[in-house]
Parts: sequence; C-alpha cells; structure tokens
Amino acid sequence: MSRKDARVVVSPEQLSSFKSLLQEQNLIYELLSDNLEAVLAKEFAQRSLVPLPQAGKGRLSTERYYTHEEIMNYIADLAARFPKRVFVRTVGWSYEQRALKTITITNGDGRANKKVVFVDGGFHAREWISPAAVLYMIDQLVEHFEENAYLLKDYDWVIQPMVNPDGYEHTQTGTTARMFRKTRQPYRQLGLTCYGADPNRNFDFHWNEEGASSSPCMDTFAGPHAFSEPETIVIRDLMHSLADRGVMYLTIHSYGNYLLYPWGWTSDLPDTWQDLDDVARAGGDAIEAATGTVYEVGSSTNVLYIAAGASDDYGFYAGFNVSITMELSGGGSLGFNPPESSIESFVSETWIGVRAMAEKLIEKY
Ligand code: 0X9
Ligand code: ZN
Repeated sequence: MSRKDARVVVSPEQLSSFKSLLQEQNLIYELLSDNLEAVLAKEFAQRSLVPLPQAGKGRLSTERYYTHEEIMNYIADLAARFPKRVFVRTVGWSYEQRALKTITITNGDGRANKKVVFVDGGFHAREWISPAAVLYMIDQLVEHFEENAYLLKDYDWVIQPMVNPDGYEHTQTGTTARMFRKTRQPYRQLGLTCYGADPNRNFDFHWNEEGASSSPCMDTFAGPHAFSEPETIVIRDLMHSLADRGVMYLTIHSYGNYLLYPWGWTSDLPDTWQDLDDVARAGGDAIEAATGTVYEVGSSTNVLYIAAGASDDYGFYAGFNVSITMELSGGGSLGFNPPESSIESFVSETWIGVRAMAEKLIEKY
C-alpha cells in the first residue's frame, strides 16, 4: 500500500454497490480479503491465551500482549523492587471500575520538581501495540537504568500505560470485539444502545468541532459533553497537575507511522511549531537511521486529518512545551493487530524514536 491508500471494510451486502461506486469515481482498488471475519478469527485464535507462569512478576517479555491486570501487577512489582526510583499511584477508576495507574520513574536522587515527560498508552482499545510499546519504555528506564540514566538526570517520567482498560479488555473477548476503539460507558440514542465515547475526541478544547461525531454509534463519538468519560478526566487532571513541569506529553497510538504535533483542530500551526518539529523529527530521523522505517512528521491536521478534542491538543494548550501523538507501525489484517511475533521489533523501534525525542528535549529545554 502506498501512503495515500486507505483500507475500507464493507459488509457483504454492500460490496457490489461499493465496487460500482469506486469504478464510477475511477478509483483503483484491490480486494485484500473477501472474508475479513474469517481472517480476524484466525488471527485472534493465534494469540496466546494462557498467561505465562509468573506473568506480572518480574520482567514482561515482548512475546505476547498482556491483560490490564497483568500490566498493573507488573508496575506494582517494579515499584516494590525499586522503591527508591519507581512509584506507582492510582489516579482514578474507569467506567467499569478498573484501576487507572501511573508509574513515575526517577533516578532516585530525591530532587523534587524536575522537568517531566508524561507518556500514555492504550487510549484506543484496539491499538494493542501501544501499551506494549509503553511497557518496553518502562523496562528500559527501570531495568536498563545505567544506560538510560542521562534521560532521568533532570527529568522524571510519568507514565500511564493503560488509559482505557475497559475498551482494551473488551477487545480481548472475541473477534467481533477485536476492532472496538472507544471507552465502554453506554449511550442510548433512538432506542439503540452503543458503547463508549472516543476518548481522543472527549477533551475540552474545541470539543466536538471538526473530525468528531455527535452520534453515539460512531467510532469518533465525542461524548455527550466534554470530559464525559472518567478516563479522560484522569488525563486532564494529571496534565494540569504536571503542566508547570511538563516539557513533553507523548501519547502512543497506532497505526500509520506518524509523529504528529498540534494543532489537530485547525490547519494553523502554533507559534512554536518549529520546536515541536525539531523534537518530532529527531524521533523520526533516529528510527529511519536505525531500521529504515519512515515516519511522516507534521501537524495532525496537515499530515493526517483534522480531529478536534484530542489529548495532544489539550496537553499543549494546558502548558506542555511539546505534545506529540506517535502512531506506530501497522500489522495484521487491519493494521491494528500486529501478530505477537512482531511486537519485539515494533516496540524496540519505538523506543529508539522516543529516546531520540527525549535527547532533543534535554538539548533544547
Ligand atoms: O484519530 C485519532 O484519534 C488519532 N489516530 S488513531 O488512528 N490512533 O485513532 C490521531 C489523533 C491526532 N491528533 C489530533 N487530531 N489532535
Ligand atoms: Zn489511536
């Protein structure tokens, strides 16, 4: 697929009229699968269901995706093993009452009020590679402390590996649920119940303007009002509590290989866009030099699409000097489902980019 191609899923009933439409518009198309359900079911069946012995204790490998509970156990275990450097805090509860936790990683020197890098993952339920990549960053900063100590000298890293655990757990329940994106709070409209708001359209900055939907059954449903979801309130409050010290907010999504900075609600660029561009480009360049993977760098609206009410715009507005959405590589039949065999290469590549962006921050701020 080339860059401007798009994957579209069409129901069997609509396939022939959709093909005619493409032909009328002279659009070139390729049928990637004539039975997506079956492909997804096969991919889903291939994932490891059996928790590894001791999963959540000690290091987490990159050989499989983990449940929310395993991830929470893992960070608790890290805090117990490295009590001088690692701190875990419950920052709130999801709609279905799962614990939302942050892990703060320091160098243990006890110096207060350092600058902050705030990273999150798992905003969108189906983007399983996101929390996996964030776990790898945690492992690097904690278990590989010696080689990464320079990243913690003047910075604390505050990391929330799972923003939307209800959605994430839902996507683990079966093939039909695998491509679910949103939170799990139910919304009723015209006698129909649909689940969830898009957490990345729920922030109160140009909320529900372009690129967001008012319909609860849409994937980009902005919610009935801004901050209708407990999960986004938690991120908002963390952002405000960290903003004085916050140099970079980084949110990990998939897929498409993009490093995006504000704005996402308008095609205008912020005054400091060149600083944002420097940081993002440092990440993209480091990845390309190391693996050859090319990330496209630019403002969300200008290189991807306009979408208002997202966390990156809000974090920048709240005071972070730099705010970046990193869209990792795609894999599997739909891009959101890279096989377990590719986790290691995707997450280690992500770390190369994140480390380079942090180095650029240290140089500039
Ligand atoms: O649409 C999104 O929320 C993000 N892409 S994804 O495929 N992971 O859903 C991109 C968000 C970019 N940022 C803004 N538009 N502000
Ligand atoms: Zn996403």
